[in-house]
Amino acid sequence: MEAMDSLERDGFVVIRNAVAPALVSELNERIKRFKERNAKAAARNLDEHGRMYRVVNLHLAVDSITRLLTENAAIAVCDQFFGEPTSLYTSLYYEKGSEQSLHRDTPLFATSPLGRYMGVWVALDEVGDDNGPLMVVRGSHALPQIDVQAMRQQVFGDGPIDPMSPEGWEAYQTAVAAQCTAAGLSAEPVHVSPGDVIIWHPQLFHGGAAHTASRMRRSVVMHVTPKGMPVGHQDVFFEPGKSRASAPWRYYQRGDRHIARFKHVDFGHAYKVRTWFLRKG
Ligand SMILES: O=C(O)CCC(=O)C(=O)O
Repeated sequence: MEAMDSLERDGFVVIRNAVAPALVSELNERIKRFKERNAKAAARNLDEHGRMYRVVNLHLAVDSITRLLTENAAIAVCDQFFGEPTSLYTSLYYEKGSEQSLHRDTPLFATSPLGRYMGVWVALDEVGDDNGPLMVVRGSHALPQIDVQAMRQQVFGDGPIDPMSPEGWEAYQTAVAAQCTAAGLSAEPVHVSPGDVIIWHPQLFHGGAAHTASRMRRSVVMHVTPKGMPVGHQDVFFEPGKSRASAPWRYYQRGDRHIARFKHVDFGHAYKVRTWFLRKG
């Protein structure tokens, strides 16, 4: 399969038109309605152009977003990568570029065993250079392994590991950036059209470019794993023995796919609202 070859060679693959135009339009409409119906809850998350930023697990309130799992030609690539069916762990919804610095996701999505995670990025708008395209470092997934045990000692000593430690995150991403520079690898933007999907390997170094235009950049990133896969953060990344045997959350089903069940939608890591209190989109 050609897509699998690209993924293994480059660390990412773009599947054009993986999601039908009618579904893209429906999602944009339903999310717009969600914002209108939950104006108070969404207000603190909006920028001066009325755009939402980094909404975690919006699919728990706008159920049709889960159709990006059940009606998406790109998911077959994830199924093949995992060798078992793909499930949804969490999602991020953006209406403007994330502008995130280059990073690997693995300290945040530390599966056991490692590497049982993928990023699935779905474009809901045309994305070019001025509205925050995803940046990828081609080939960065295949760089030599970093000695995370030595890094654990340097950053945390023998003390406890904060799962979301800024120091641990920075130390690891700085080490990957240095490896990319030494190997002559650099970041490139990925231009996409509505319905295109970018899948990245768990070890791909990637981020978001600056968003200078006032138009939107609507996108959904799905963080996918096989069903039941435990996902830790830096506590597990730097100390794999700390992993749980299986995922503690439950799943619900859409079509033949499973979706992790959580109780909150998080707005930009600034505040959370229980799904119970949100009017569904
Ligand atoms: O959407 C983007 O601009 C970047 C997303 C990203 O880096 C991530 O979800 O890990």
